[in-house]
Amino acid sequence: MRTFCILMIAAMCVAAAAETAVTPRPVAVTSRQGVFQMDSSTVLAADPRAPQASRLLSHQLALKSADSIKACGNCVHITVVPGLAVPSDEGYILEVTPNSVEIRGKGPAGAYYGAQSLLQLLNSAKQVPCVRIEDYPRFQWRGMLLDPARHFIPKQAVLKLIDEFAAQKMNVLHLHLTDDQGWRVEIRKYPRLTEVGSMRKETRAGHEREAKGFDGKPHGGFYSQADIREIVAYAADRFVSILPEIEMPGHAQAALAEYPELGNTGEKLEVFTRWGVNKNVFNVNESTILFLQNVLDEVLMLSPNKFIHVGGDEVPFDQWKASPAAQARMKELGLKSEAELHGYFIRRMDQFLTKRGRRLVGWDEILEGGVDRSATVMSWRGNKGGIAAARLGHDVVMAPNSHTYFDYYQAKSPSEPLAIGGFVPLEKVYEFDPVPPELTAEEGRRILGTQGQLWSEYMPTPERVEYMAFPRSTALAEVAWTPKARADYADFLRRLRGFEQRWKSRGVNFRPTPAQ
Ligand code: TNX
Repeated sequence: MRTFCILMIAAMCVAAAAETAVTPRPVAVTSRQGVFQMDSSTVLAADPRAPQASRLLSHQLALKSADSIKACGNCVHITVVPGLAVPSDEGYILEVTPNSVEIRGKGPAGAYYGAQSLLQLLNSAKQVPCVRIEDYPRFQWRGMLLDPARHFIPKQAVLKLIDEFAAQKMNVLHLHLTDDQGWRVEIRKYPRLTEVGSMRKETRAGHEREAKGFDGKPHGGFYSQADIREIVAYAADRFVSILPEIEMPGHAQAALAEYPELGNTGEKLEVFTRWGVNKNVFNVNESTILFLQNVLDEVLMLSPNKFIHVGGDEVPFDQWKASPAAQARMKELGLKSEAELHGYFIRRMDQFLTKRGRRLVGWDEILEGGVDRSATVMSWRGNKGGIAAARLGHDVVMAPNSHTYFDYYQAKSPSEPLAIGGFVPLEKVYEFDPVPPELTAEEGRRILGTQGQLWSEYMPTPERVEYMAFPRSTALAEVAWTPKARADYADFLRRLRGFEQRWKSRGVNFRPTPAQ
């Protein structure tokens, strides 16, 4: 009787673990009695249409491949079932019985996410609790932004982050490849962009307002085209699309340092060593538009993503106001304000990308000069840009600094490492709803999803990037995946312990979440 009770309790514990183990929290979980015990004779029978799921499991679990792709005893079976009753290709059904594990994805991505969930269910004794999980994402855009422009992030560190974001079922990695402080992608037609533009002589120490001087250390680095292709392929194997961003017409100083003719003053500039909004912006001459389109052409060759980001944010108009060439251009085009000139510039890029079958993405400032509905808007200055854009019929990604800026402090403790400012603690991220209540149901459908930002002015190393990303990106991943009605912060915190184990074993520098 005693043994029976202990067994029952053990089985119940494993069953309870099933409900709590998977993050983001699945749409529906039915726990059952018993466990599947994985052992050295367990085989993997995988549909050739799901190579990514199969690779993930064979790497992580060192399973042997079955002779046949049919389900069998003591087997992990992966199939793609296009008619599966879930609403998206990213959806899956995972069924674990004492005899087998069955992963059915509606598409290859669904099979991959089913495999990720299975890895989370597996305990250290290689047991998986019996369970049926039906799961699919709330949003199609579940993104993170990395900023290798401010502090370069070596390729290996990017690949490690891709593994972590994919484990959270995130599917977009936005790479902010150019800014005032560095140009980080090789462009064959203009090699000086990286020869000169990828290196700054030193970096502002501390915050701008403290005027503490500079660190005196050169900082640089860039991705070759081969590096970008490798990152794109590595990410694609994990169902992560790389969203490349080439900033324009502002945040341009690293390019102006080699090509002053792209600017407004002819002044000889160096790669910027300070932070903040910079008045040195591209001009709107036809030759400059052409130059930047040539840059984009090379980026299109590197990235198959239909979305391409051109920035568009934080463009001070001082230089355009003072420039006879910019004023003449406005007159020639019949434009009444510099904001309209900004709109003209972005529309030219939008038309260029649209012609090539791609879609422009820009920060919410692009709405101010008028832009066609084909442009997708990333709302960063709170929700208002996103609300306006959705009402105008644009697709929208919600990335408000109030909830998704992971460069802001995550705790008020004086022992937190120096950050840019602000305060975005874990719970605030978790409470975020990407669909603002102001929108009608119809307008709300314009919200593609959400994205977390790791602006790296104050993240000098990949370890610091990890510290700022984890666990807040995990909370955002749940916001982006889990139905709103299934959100439960206390339960999320409990499940987070599983991710903390994962991060420990993989050497990820996360911020431990204190017991509540
Ligand atoms: C604003 S967000 C910026 C970035 C900075 C960030 C720092 C956006 C479109 N522009 O250039 O890195 O604030 O929080």
